[in-house]
Amino acid sequence: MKKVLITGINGQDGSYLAEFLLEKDYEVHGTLKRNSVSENQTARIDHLYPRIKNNLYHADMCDMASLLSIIKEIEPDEIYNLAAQSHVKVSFNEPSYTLNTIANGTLSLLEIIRLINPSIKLYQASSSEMFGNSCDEDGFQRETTPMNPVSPYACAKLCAYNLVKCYRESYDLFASNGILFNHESPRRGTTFVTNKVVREAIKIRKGLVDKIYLGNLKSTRDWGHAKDYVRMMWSILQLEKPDDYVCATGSSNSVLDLCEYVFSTLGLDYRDYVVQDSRFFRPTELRNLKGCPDKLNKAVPIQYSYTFESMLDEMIAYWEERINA
Ligand code: G4F
Repeated sequence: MKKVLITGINGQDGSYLAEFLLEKDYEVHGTLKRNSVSENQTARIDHLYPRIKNNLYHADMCDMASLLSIIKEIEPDEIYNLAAQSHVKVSFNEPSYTLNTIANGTLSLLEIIRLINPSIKLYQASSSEMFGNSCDEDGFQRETTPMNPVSPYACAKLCAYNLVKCYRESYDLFASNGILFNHESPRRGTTFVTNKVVREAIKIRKGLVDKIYLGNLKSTRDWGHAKDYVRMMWSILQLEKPDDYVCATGSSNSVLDLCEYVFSTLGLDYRDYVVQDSRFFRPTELRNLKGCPDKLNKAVPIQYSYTFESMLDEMIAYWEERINA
């Protein structure tokens, strides 16, 4: 039985990855960061509790000792580094913390692997944010597109990405970057735009609120489903050689498209409810993201089980049920 450690197991991606790896008969271990408000901390993994209850650890990516003692105890075959301060706008308010968790945290994992067991495979959750506003002539971002980050979050992710490449080349580690474009689900945090729009639109239809306040409506994103992306993460670590891969759908939609679809599915016209609010703009906006997944698709054919629309339908059904309850 293979053993795996997932940092940030209680996040959207951590919870789907844990489910996926349990189905594959892995022994799944995971780290959580302690929070003084403990309620709902494990909501995304509570259904897995009987199978992982002895394998959950408090750790902080800023605390190398916490990671070291867990990795020494578990002796994992694979580590998926998903823990992060993952909100782009928040990274402008908490830049040092963002840099520490993402860049220093990844460096800690690489050093621990190098020093105690270089055969441990590492998957690093890299981000399409690293591209910033650069893209190829055809409008796509791919592994070879120059990276020009425009937020502290993206700078931190780019640093971690380069550390992974550096340790792979310098110490022959099996360390790979998945460059993930936006991926959503009902488990997405509600401060990210997809789940925010879905939840607020349902509240509007029920008469619980009047308006939804949003930032940049013109930006476009390549939105996929998190369940499809955790399969890609695992596939990347099963390849013969470590490398870096874009994980994307290859098509993009604007925030306006998102609003239009969600509101019209609920029988509403978004123009009656959406208000632009400067609080939700970022100091620098990343305008357009559209990933080219050809490299990964060639290495291991990608299976998508959701479209943009069916993903949003699932999120709408989830929030309708929750808000009704
Ligand atoms: O949902 P978002 O906050 O996601 P963002 O900034 O693209 O970052 C997400 O995807 C990255 C991968 O590309 C990850 F690395 C990162 O960790 C995170 O998961 O915003 C999407 C777009 C942005 O252009 C934002 O400006 O929606 C725009 N937006 C407009 N109004 C808003 C809002 N975003 C948020 N969160 N809230 C708004 O009210």
